[in-house]
Amino acid sequence: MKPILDTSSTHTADNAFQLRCGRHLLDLSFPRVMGILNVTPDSFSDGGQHVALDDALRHAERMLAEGAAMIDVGGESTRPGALTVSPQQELDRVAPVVEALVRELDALVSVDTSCPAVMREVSELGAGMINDVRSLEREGALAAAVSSGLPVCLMHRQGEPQDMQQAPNYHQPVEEAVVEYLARRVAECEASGLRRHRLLVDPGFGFGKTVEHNLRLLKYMQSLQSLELPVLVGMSRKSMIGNVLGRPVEERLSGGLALSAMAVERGANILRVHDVGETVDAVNMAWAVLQEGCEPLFNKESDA
Ligand code: 8Y4
Repeated sequence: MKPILDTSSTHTADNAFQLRCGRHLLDLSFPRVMGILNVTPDSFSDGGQHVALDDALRHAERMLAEGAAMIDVGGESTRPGALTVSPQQELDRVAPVVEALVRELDALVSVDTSCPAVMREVSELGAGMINDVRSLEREGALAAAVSSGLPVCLMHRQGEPQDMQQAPNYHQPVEEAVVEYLARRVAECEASGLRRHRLLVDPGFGFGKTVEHNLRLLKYMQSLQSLELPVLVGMSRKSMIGNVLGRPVEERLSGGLALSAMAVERGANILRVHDVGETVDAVNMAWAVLQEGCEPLFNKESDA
């Protein structure tokens, strides 16, 4: 009988892989968790600017204590139908948070942005990674990313956040479209001077995809291993869970943990999630099975 998954090659080749993220070195020899920190105004109930900053800091501190390797800060809501914000608005939201996370917590900060001005500014403030759901396709973004010196996560997406969920359609198996797009984008980035060792790839769950597309994409996620780059995935609380289980957004944790374990088995290196502590346990458990042991994870210190 054919094995369901052939894990023999994928989980041994890139052991001891390290990613330079500004002053941090991120150890990707085992699966890592990225904690989501939203700084869009709707994420905090009320109060002035410094109250929101304090809340953000405490939330980040908790995620780091729960085992997050990094914090993803986003000032532009990329949810379907969200309003667009100006670069200045985005900078005003994100910059104070990045600055505080770096200064107060010495955190490895990833910034979820498509905006060249934001990329330039946050790299000066000590951010360690750029997470662009538009894969540096905005005018000037590729050049800004190159000069930042930071690693960049390139993500597959069909359409723009405003209309991407209207009638997602693919002319080939979705995982083939995703790998094809990412391979092309990696080549374009390399041609513009963004070196390969600074790139990560992400299949972009929920970005211009039906539930069936998302489920198939996870099932065949090992096809992304052909790109030979670290893989980041974001499925936390997304509608692929809501649609399958019939759960509202606040009841999607168990579904998300199941997906995280499956993603680890299929080679995911970084999991972008809201529920850090629970996900760290789930992925460490999945990883122990793949490794047939737990030595490297027990007492694992966070990165210097
Ligand atoms: C509930 C909560 C329902 C959040 C939906 C959502 C990804 C990402 C987003 C991803 C990478 C989101 C910024 C969408 N998703 N970045 N960002 N990969 N790299 N929706 O999958 O979380 S925002």
